[in-house]
This record gives sequence, C-alpha cells and structure tokens, in this order.
Amino acid sequence: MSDDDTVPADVEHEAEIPEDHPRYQDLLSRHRIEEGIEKGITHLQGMHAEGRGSAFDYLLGEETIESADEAERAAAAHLLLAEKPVLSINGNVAALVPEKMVELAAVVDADLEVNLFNRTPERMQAIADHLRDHGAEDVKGLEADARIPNLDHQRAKVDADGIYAADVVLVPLEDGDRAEALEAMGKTEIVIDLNPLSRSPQVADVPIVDNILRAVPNMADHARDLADADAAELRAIVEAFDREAALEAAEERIRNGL
Ligand code: PTJ
Repeated sequence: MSDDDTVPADVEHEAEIPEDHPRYQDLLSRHRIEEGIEKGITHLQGMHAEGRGSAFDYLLGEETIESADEAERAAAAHLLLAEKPVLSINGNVAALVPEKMVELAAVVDADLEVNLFNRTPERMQAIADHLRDHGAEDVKGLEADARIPNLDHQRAKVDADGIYAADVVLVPLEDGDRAEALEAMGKTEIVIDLNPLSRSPQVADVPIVDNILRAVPNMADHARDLADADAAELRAIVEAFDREAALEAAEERIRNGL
C-alpha cells in the first residue's frame, strides 16, 4: 500500500477505503455501521454488536469455513422449499448488506420485514426507505398487527401477513430469544451470527457462523445454483445438514484455529 493509498482520517465514502488494506472488511463494516447511525438506521448499540462480531470473525480467519458454506447451501434449499419465506432486517443488517438482502429476497422469492429491538417509528420508516432505495418493492414490518407469543419486548411486533405467517424466517445478527419463540410457533429459523455460542444460533435449525457480508451473497449464489433442483433434491440437502456438527466445527475453529 503506498502513502497515497492509506485510509483517510475521516472516511466520507467507503470507496476511500483501499480494497487491498489487510483489514478491509472490518474497516468497511465499521464505516457502514457509523454511516447507518448517522442516517438514523442503526442504533448506537449496533456498534457493540459490530465489535462483538468482528472479534469472532478475526478468530475464524475472516473466511467462510466449510461448515458455514454447507449451512448457507442448506439455508438456500430451505428458502427455496418454503411456501412463505421472510428475511428479517434490523439496523445492523440494513446498514451492512441492504442491496444483498434485496437480491437474496428476489432470488428465493421471500418478503423483507423490518424487526427491531430498539423499535421507534422513525427508525422503522428510515430502514424501510433505505431498503426501497436499494431496490426493495414491498417492505413489511410497519403494520405490526400481530405478536410473536411469549416474547416480552419490541421484537414481538410483526406483520400478520409477514413473519407471523412465515414458514421459514432468516434471523440475522441478534443474540436473543426471538429464534426460540419462532421455533415454538413451528417455524424453521435460519440464523446468521459470528458467535456460535450466542442464543439464536444455538436454537436455529440452520446456524450460519459467518460474516453477513460473506454469508448473504453466498446464500444467493447457492440459491441460483439450485434454481432448477426439484423438491426431492432440495429436501435431501436440508436433511443432510447437521446443525450440531456445524456449531461444533465453528467453535473448534474459533477456540483452536482448526
Ligand atoms: O437494530 P436493532 O434495534 O434491532 O438492534 C440490533 C442490535 C444488533 C443492536 C441488537 O440485535 C443487538 O444488540 O445485537 P447483539 O445482542 O449484540 O447480537 C448481535 C450478534 O450478531 C452478536 O452475536 C455478534 O457476534 C453478531 N454479529 C455482529 N456483526 C456481525 C455478526 N454476525 C455476522 N456478521 C456480522 N457482520
């Protein structure tokens, strides 16, 4: 990296971050989260979430490990088999991968629904607008005319024709109790979280221990690859996936670098 090619003290646009910087992905994520906060999309607590994720990604080697790739393929198969798949969006997801979430939703024919822990009408609207700016047509979550039973916080608020009615839900970047509550409703949950020990991947049908920056485009690639697969082939991929083995492989990599 030459002197002219260093990271500016104040990055105004992400294009100013040199792609060959050894910490490129991390600098890009931090920039997107900061920008998300400035735009009223991301909650300040999103910075803590980002820091937690970044530490685990470091230990994973900042790459999609084989078990995560298998999980991403199984997730794609689940989404393609689903009758009503919904991708849940919080403030960090909206800041980090808005375009990629819209793209994945199009590839698997899923709905996008905003669902926040720190829910305010202003943030709900800002995120819905942000997703529309990145190509989304319909964004759910603002109606909030249904509740996830036995969940005592704002994430319980969902749309009756969205997450409430979904059979498969993608739940990214939340260490919480919603995945468990969704499971109790009989839904299949796919979770993306860099910490295999956080609550959501621990209960997910498909825990994806990978950075969302890598996971979502890879899921879309798998879904495109499987577009012509019949239901039997998709079911075989789903059944061959071993959630316990995926969690163990990720923890092993993080603890022992293996
Ligand atoms: O937008 P809101 O109001 O719904 O709030 C969202 C946050 C993210 C602030 C809220 O859900 C939260 O506090 O999250 P936690 O409890 O910090 O959990 C976030 C999880 O996501 C942690 O287990 C992190 O390891 C993980 N994580 C963070 N960044 C990434 C990630 N996993 C994958 N890719 C990332 N880039």
